[in-house]
Amino acid sequence: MSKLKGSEEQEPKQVEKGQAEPSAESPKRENRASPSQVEREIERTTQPETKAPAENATEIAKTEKEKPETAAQIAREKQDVKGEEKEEKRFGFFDFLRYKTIKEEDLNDLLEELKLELVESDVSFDVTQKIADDLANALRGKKVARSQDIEEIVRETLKKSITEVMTKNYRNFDLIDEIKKSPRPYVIVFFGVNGVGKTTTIAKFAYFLKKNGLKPIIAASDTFRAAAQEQLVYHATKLEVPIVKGKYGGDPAAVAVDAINAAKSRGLDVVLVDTAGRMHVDADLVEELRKIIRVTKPNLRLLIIDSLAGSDALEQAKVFNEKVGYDGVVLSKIDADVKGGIALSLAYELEKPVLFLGVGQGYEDLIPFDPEWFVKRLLE
Ligand SMILES: Nc1nc2c(ncn2[C@@H]2O[C@H](COP(=O)(O)OP(=O)(O)OP(=O)(O)O)[C@@H](O)[C@H]2O)c(=O)[nH]1
Ligand SMILES: [Mg+2]
Repeated sequence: MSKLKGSEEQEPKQVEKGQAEPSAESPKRENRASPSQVEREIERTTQPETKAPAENATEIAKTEKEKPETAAQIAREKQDVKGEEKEEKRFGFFDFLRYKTIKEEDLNDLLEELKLELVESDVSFDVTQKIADDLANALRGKKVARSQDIEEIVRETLKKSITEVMTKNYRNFDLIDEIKKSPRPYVIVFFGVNGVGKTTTIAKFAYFLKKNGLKPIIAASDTFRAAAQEQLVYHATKLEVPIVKGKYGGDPAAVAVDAINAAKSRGLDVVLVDTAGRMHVDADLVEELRKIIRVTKPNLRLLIIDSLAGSDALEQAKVFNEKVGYDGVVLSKIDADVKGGIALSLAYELEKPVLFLGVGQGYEDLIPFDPEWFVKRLLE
């Protein structure tokens, strides 16, 4: 069977090369092979022949002109044999599948294509390299009986590899349990660059905590942006959660301390501290954030990263880690990022875990980070 298949793969190409004009069969074959592959096959095919390749090709062309029916018939017969193991047309990655042993050059094509896709999806260089290496190791020199087998190997290897990436710094974090085990109030400070979703995430946390029977209070420590206080008051009112406001331009650390004191005196469980958006490179604002952290001594420092930030996200995370320090990441706007590649880079390259995902603009759109959920989403 395998012998039959081997020869049936080769001969149509020989005819194709020699054809003066395209025939009805040629489009099918074009789907299945790149020019370089055709050439390689022709080389192999012509080896047993005694004539030189050029001569050989001319002769085929001649023969075809003379006996068009015979050539077409031969091609049809070959197609019939092929029909026994008819394979669906697959996308580019799998074009080389008619080989029984995966060859180095085919593997290289596949890996280059995969790398390009990953890089275009904001996956960092290191992660891209790891995934490509895993795939190369799984496929190199492998013998396969059917194309489906390779597809399965590729899929399984990618799944395993991406899962490893996602779980490298994973921490199974049960916030409600953590809070219940800790002295009250439990303080969480949220920070990140402008517009990443800090204030929205705080509203989501307030909703989540209330739903779990805990009593939160919000510290509107973004005294930098004029509308920030109103934005939080709006959410606090809707969610029926107390809020401590500050004056525009006032000391954000003082607002946070007021909220902690209010929580203590009112027996509240959690203080959620909003902060002004700041560029990680803005020394003054970074210093202000360090002060908030110094005086509030938070139980949890959460860096909010916008999943649409692309490769800049990794840079932000690294600088915030260096200059401020944090315990985990909330990756927001995952619903808006079709590729999700940045999650791979963050999960693998940061020493800190991704703890939560923002998956929409509603209060309920906050979910704990689950590597399996993410891998499934990526491979769907
Ligand atoms: N689709 C989607 N939008 C989100 C998500 N989180 C936040 N947003 C939106 O992102 C925009 C900015 O959100 P904010 O919460 O104001 O961001 P911020 O970090 O507090 O902004 P600054 O205080 O100005 O630095 C708003 O329109 C939010 O509705 C999310 O998970 N998914
Ligand atoms: Mg804000």
